[in-house]
Amino acid sequence: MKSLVAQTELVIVQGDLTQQEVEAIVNAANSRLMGGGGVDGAIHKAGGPQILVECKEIVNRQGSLPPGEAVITSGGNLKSAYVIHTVGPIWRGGNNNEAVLLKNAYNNSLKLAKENGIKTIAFPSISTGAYAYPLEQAAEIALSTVLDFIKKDTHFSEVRFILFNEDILNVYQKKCLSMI
Ligand code: AR6
Repeated sequence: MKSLVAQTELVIVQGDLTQQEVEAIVNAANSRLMGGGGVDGAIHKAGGPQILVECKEIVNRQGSLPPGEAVITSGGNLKSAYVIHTVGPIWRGGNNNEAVLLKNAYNNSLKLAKENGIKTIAFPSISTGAYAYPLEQAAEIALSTVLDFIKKDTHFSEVRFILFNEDILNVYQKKCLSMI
C-alpha cells in the first residue's frame, strides 16, 4: 500500500530490502556491526565487503553501537548509495526499555538520513527476527515513530517498509490503516 502523509509517500510492501532502489536502506544490525544472519547477513552478502570494512572502522573509532543508535556507511555494490546501521533491542519480556530503544532506532535512523541529505529510505521490521520483539507491538512502534516524524518534518519524499513475508506485511498494513 501507498499513502501520502503530509509531503512523504509512505510505502508498505512485501519484498527484499537489498533490492530496493532508494538512497538508503536501514540495516537491523548488532552492536558489534560485524554482520550476522537475517537482513544483516543479506545486506552484507549483496553489498560486498566494503560495507564491513566501513563498519569495522566505525567500531574501531567509537566502540560498539548501543541499541537505539545509528551509523552510516556506503552501500557497496547495492543499488542504494548508503546503508544506515541501527541496533534494535533484544526482546527480554518488555520491561527492559525495549519500546524506547526500538523507537530510538527508527528516529535516529531518520535523523541520520536527513543529516546526510537522503530523501528516500527503506526499513525492515527491526528486532522482529532474531531479536524476537513481538510483531504487533514492533509494528505499532515502527509505524507511529515514522508517522510522527513525517507529519512534522517534510524532508523525506519516500519512506518504505519492506516486509519479508505476507504475514508481516499484513500486520503492518492493518496497523497502518488504523493509524492514518
Ligand atoms: N529483506 C527484508 N526483510 C528481511 C530480509 C530481507 N532481505 N531478510 C530478513 N528479513 P532480523 P533483528 C526480515 O533477524 O530481529 C542479525 O543476525 C526478517 O524476516 O534480520 O533486528 C543481526 O546481526 C524479520 O522480519 O533482525 C543481529 O544479530 C526482520 O527482517 C540480529 O540478527 C528482522 O529480522 C538482529 O535481529
